[in-house]
Amino acid sequence: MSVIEIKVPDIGDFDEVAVIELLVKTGDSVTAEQSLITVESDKASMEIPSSAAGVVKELKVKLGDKVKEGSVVLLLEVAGAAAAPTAAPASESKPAEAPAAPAPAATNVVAPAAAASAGPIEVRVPDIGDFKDVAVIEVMVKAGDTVKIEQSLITVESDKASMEIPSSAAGVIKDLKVKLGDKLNVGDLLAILEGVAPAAGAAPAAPAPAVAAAAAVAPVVATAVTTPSAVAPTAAMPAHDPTAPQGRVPHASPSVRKFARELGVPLAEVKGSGPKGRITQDDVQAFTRAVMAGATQTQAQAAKAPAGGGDGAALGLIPWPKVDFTKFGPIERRDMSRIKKISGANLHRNWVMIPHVTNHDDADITDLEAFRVATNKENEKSGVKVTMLAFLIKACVAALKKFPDFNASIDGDQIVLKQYFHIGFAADTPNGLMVPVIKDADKKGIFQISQEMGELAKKARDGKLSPAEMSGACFTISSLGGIGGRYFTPIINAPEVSILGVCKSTIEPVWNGKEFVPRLMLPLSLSWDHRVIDGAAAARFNVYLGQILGDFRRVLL
Ligand code: CAO
Repeated sequence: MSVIEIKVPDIGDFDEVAVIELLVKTGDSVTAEQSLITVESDKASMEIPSSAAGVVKELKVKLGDKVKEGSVVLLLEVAGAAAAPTAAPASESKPAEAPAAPAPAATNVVAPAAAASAGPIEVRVPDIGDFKDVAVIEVMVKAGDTVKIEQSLITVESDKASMEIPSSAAGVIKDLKVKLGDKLNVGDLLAILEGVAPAAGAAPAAPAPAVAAAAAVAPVVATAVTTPSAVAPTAAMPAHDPTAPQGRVPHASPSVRKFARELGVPLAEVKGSGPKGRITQDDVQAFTRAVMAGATQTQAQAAKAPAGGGDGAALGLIPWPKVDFTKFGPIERRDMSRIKKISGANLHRNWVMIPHVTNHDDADITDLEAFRVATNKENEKSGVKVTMLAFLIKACVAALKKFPDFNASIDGDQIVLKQYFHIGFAADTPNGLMVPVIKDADKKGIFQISQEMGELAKKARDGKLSPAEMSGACFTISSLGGIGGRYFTPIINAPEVSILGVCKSTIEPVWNGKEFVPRLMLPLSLSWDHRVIDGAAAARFNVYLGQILGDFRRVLL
């Protein structure tokens, strides 16, 4: 065993770059080429890989440190002779896929940069290392814009990196030669500028922009890019992904990362609305606005918010009882799962902030259940089992259409009425309660809803639901029908304003005017937000729902 120093390799002309992510910790085993830290300048970010395999003995950098070529990142314990040759030239290793050296200035710009007076200047893609056919994912300027030297014009992205391409000259954009989705290579023409005469006394600009621009992009950015299947934020669900898996590398350009860092925004929790879930500056701003308005909270805030009740001081309540349970018998302590902590804090807020009322009712599903059973028999071979919950989703869509106040959210002094019908359903999982969402349930048939529900419920149980699959719900159904019970009081899933709980259906004697007849009755529990809905509307909603479940043909009326 020997211990070697892993150093920052040649990162081009960057003098000092900030450490923005530590990807390993003491004791971790790393493989050669595994990324250790992420560093970032204002124009590029890159991961610094390990030049050898081994075990991290000591990290020599921390978040926020400034590093440059040769700075020691960590001490690595490597296995005997085998690792030594790889480890030795640590300081010479390059970031993954990095170019061998800073790009020569000459490769950046063909025409002389902003010189004395107007005249067309061609701005081309500088040397971007070994990357070929990188896609344009953001265009930050348009024809007619005045740009400064080094101002970012576009962002390009490969599967491993994203980088901004700056202008090599100051001027007015006469002709923009690229658009979103274009694939670029070194030397490709980006824009034609009309040069702006430099202010009197300014240094001659000719070679300078080329150098500056080349320096800005020379080290190939090697930030891992994930493509989370995020959805565009909606009014009801601000640009926030509170359940974002920790450690997820957010998909954003260096300038957006910097912007987020300045505001203290946890980028991993921001939902990207750009292509492939890319986080834009607008997303970061929307996130900040939502947090400031109290419409959402970060994971750190949620973690601080007591899932188990807190001390109640904020509500002016007496403190939560502190009991030494061991005085009364043996106990075991278990940490709350992350999902439980987050959902607990959300449920607590919803329970405290929303004036809940719950209306109970029963629906006669005798004929519907018979139809469901017969349908499943007929379609035994299809592999899709039609569930009662699928019919409930469809029936609720009909009721939401008839009573739009139930498909609403509160936003300040306004009520947002949604014209789409995304229905969440509570799924019981080993890690806690999850609410996957059936999108556009109004446009889907019972078979498709049943199939999607089965897939989403399985993903929920396996802990594989993506944030997108849990966002955007208008209304939620919580079914305990497969388990038992009669009625309960479900807690509204903010920012929704109502939720339907259903329990186990049972055969009951129902008076038909002449006699008692055995009917299969489904207990319904509808909780609603009294700020938006009143009791009469809730009673009508339940009655209508009962009528549809009693005779599904009514959906067509
Ligand atoms: N009445 C009587 N039986 C019912 C029923 C009802 N309302 N709803 C379902 N069933 C039956 C089903 O027909 C099925 O029977 P068979 O196996 O004989 O066909 C059985 O119960 C099991 O159903 P299921 O629960 O697996 O399926 P589902 O489609 O009803 O529900 C899901 C799927 C994901 C919602 C459910 O598995 C689940 O997780 N429920 C718990 C939700 C929950 O925790 N809510 C509380 C939230 S507040 O903490």
